[in-house]
Amino acid sequence: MSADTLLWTLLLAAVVAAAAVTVTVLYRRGGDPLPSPGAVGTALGAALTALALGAAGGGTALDQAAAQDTGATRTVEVVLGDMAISPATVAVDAGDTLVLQVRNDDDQAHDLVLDTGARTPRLEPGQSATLRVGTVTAAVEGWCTVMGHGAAGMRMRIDTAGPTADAPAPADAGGAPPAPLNLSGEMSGDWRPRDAALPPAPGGTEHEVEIRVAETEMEVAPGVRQNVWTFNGDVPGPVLRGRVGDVFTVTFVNDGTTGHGIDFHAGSLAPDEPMRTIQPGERLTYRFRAEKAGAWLYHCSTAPMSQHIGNGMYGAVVVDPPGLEPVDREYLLVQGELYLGEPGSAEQVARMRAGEPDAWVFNGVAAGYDHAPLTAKAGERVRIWVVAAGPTSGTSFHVVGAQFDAVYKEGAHLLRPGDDGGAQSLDLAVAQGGFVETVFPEAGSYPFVDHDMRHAENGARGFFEITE
Ligand SMILES: [Cu+2]
Repeated sequence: MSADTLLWTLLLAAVVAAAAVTVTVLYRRGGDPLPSPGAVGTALGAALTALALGAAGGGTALDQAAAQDTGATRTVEVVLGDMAISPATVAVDAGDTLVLQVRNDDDQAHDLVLDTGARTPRLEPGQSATLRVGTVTAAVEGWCTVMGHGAAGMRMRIDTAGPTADAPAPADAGGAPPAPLNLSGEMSGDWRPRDAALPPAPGGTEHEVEIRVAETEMEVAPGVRQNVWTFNGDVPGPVLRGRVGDVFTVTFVNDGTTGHGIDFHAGSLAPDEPMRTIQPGERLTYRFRAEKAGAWLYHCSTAPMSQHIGNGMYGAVVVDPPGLEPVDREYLLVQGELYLGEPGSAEQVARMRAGEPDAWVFNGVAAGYDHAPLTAKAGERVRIWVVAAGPTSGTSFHVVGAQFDAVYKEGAHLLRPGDDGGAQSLDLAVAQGGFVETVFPEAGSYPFVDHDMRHAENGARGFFEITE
């Protein structure tokens, strides 16, 4: 081989390498499964090896590759379920060939993707797949790519240096935490407050409702828009109201992009079928009789529920206690939490697990009723229903300047008008509900808050504007 030929061969190799790198970069920009850097490297290596062989007639690179392969093949069973991948660490000797037998033991779909680019298809409950990892020469990370599952703990590691305690963070991290919210700012011009007025129960004893999952965007704090997961496009979802003995027939449709379910605390039934997770495009019918009065929570039933509730999938069912007296005005406030960032991202999920919301909200918006106060007239009796949706925090609902003369909590009248005592706060743990009543004594602006001041100062607040 002449010096000229060798030069052209090396030049050609450089062009091939540049093309491969370009393809890799474009592929990564697409945002989808990364091709394996190892695979690209191997292909490149093979090309260069072939060129080198052609050029020099030697076998050094091939000999080296052969030396790395121990010739041993290991097969390991891997189970997906309960928001975990078991085992979380698979240890092999460097150079071993690894095959994973992956089985989904859960009641919802999962997959397993490795940072080498190897992946299983999406596995429905009970399905299995064989994942050929190939020859392992360095640590490999794996995770489930279903929305939020990697962040919730579905990750694993293939190690060549023995088992390790901690699997690495998955590759779907959502970046740096967002800046703190400015709650004293203005809501944008096209913002419309959620009407907190609670209409009376409709007539009849049978109620038919359609609830569709909608993944959408809404203004969740002054000037702050956030992707949310909703029932019927709003946070909280639609309010259902009826009387003891009424039957609710809910058609639940998943128009989202990941699995969702629904769980009505207002009904008592075996959860197996009606509360099951359904996939995008599927629907189910959920029928329950409201046997007990109360202010009930409903929420998405799909794991991890912290993510589904924390991203907006909750609402209230009001079942009137028998003999409930009419009042001048009724309002419903569902308290929840706001976690900014991309739903299901590692960064968002980390704050959910730590119980550190960016804000607390009434009816989906932090400090929303600062900008659209609830109204009443002095001397009117006002009933305020409250449900604590969490997923982490309860509430201590208080109206500054007002005293409650009626308190109804978790199905029990704790205080009725005419009793000697009064109440200052309605305390609700996560997933509890009730109502309070007050008569505002005179015109003025009465703030309402969750009296846990961390919550009030970070959004769980609003105003009653009382006129003569
Ligand atoms: Cu959900």
